[in-house]
Amino acid sequence: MSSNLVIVYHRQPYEEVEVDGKIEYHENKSPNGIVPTLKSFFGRFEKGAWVAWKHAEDPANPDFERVIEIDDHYGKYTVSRLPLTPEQVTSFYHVSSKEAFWPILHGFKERYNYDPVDWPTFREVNWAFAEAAAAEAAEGAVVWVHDYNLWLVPGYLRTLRPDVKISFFHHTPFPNADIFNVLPWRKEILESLLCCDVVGFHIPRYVNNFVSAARSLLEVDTIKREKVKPEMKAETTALSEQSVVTELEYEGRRLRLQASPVGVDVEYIESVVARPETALRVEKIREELGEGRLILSVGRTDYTKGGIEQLQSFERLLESRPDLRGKVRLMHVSVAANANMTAYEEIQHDLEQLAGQINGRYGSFEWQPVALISRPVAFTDLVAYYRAADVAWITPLADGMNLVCKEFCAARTDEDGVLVLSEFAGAAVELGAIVPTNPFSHKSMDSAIQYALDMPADDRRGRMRANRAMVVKQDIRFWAEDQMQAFNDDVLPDEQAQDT
Ligand code: GDG
Repeated sequence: MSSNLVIVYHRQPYEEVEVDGKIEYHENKSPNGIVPTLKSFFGRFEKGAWVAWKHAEDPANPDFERVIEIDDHYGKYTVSRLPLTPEQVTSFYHVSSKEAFWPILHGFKERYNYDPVDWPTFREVNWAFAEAAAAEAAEGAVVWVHDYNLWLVPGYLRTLRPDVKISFFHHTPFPNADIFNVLPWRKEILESLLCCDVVGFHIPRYVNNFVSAARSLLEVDTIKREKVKPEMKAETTALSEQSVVTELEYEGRRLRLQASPVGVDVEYIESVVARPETALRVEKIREELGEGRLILSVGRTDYTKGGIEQLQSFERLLESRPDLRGKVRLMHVSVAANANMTAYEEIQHDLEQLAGQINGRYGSFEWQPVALISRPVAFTDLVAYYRAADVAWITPLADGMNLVCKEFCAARTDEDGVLVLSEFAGAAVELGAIVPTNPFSHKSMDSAIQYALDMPADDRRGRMRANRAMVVKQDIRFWAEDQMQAFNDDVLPDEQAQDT
């Protein structure tokens, strides 16, 4: 009970590597993504702890210690590892989180699979996370819980430790009541979230959706509503809101709601761009392309990312614009994060089938229109592709934020390159100079990519300058400051502060 900041996140904050028969804890290979960002918060608190899960039956490390001390360049912190059995992992992670919650959060009611969910196991695993966090937290500590697979942790933790400040951040979208209420456990989930001091989302739309779901089932009062900041109000996009609820009251407790878009590490990305080896790599990519142009698409293999719809649009482009045949390539990086899950295997299969069909129909010995990359690419290479691309084509059907589009803008210190972005990515409310597209419409998808490819240089540069300015301003440090402010702001009314 001695940590001032406890981060509760399902993944461990390092990679376990076996060296001479012993397990070592190495920095994550990829410097991007959310884990390094979260670890950087440890430097802002006296003592930090992390709670994650680990396979109980780990052949490489059968007698692992539950709580270990890590000392890396983020400082010293404790990691509590909760041993989950294979049955618990399948039930908690693959079934409840990925087959039931994930489709609902992204608005895919038809993909929702309710029957196999084992709710007692979900509760049991969330309880274990809450207990481990309670054991680590010092008096009055901040406990920062991440994402929907830990939805019940705040409620349990409030019972175990009424003194701590609980903040919860959602990395996904949050749907409105019509969709959220498909979940039979809706009331229990909302009651748990309402035990927080702060609930954070990327954008105002998700905050307001959360409020609509809470108000549909519980007697929740809106205490404060504010106008949306201009930085989060790109004109006429599908996810825009004019005002946002910032404070709620439920059963005598107040909680703050926060719309705080996660940014990217612009400084790091720019440093990769500035390396001579990156410049060489970019030159080589451009050389291989010759006069041709490169469209880049990057995302996990997931139905929410809209990969199939994008390849179909690319096929229609080659069909309708014979002038582009032999002159444009689509590099589609789609890496599976969740192996062995039927829904993802199907997408992978469909992507391969479609890419093969396009290459077969339009390709030649010299020119292959689609390069489908299913293996992870090193981040430094990804930055080189961001830099070499003419167009980044990012078209998720639903996406909490989407960091790829921000990484692309961060890499374009040359102020060139066009960003075609789905209106259904959270980032679209921040980036006002994108070429917006609606991935549910063939017409919109097809015209946006053509518009991007045909865009004159002046327009390209003007748009990139504007998008980059926003990405640079609202970078990862900006998000960190926003989070810190939310941890520090005292939103509790006097009586509540005295009760706790
Ligand atoms: C969730 C929400 C929200 C991708 N391929 C490779 C690779 N990546 C990296 C990208 C980027 C990250 O993965 C993907 O970030 P996204 O934001 O696009 O998507 P999710 O993984 O779905 O993340 C999302 C995010 O949480 C943060 O809150 O934005 O909406 O769904 O950083 O660069 N990295 C490397 N090789 C690859 O092949 N090294």
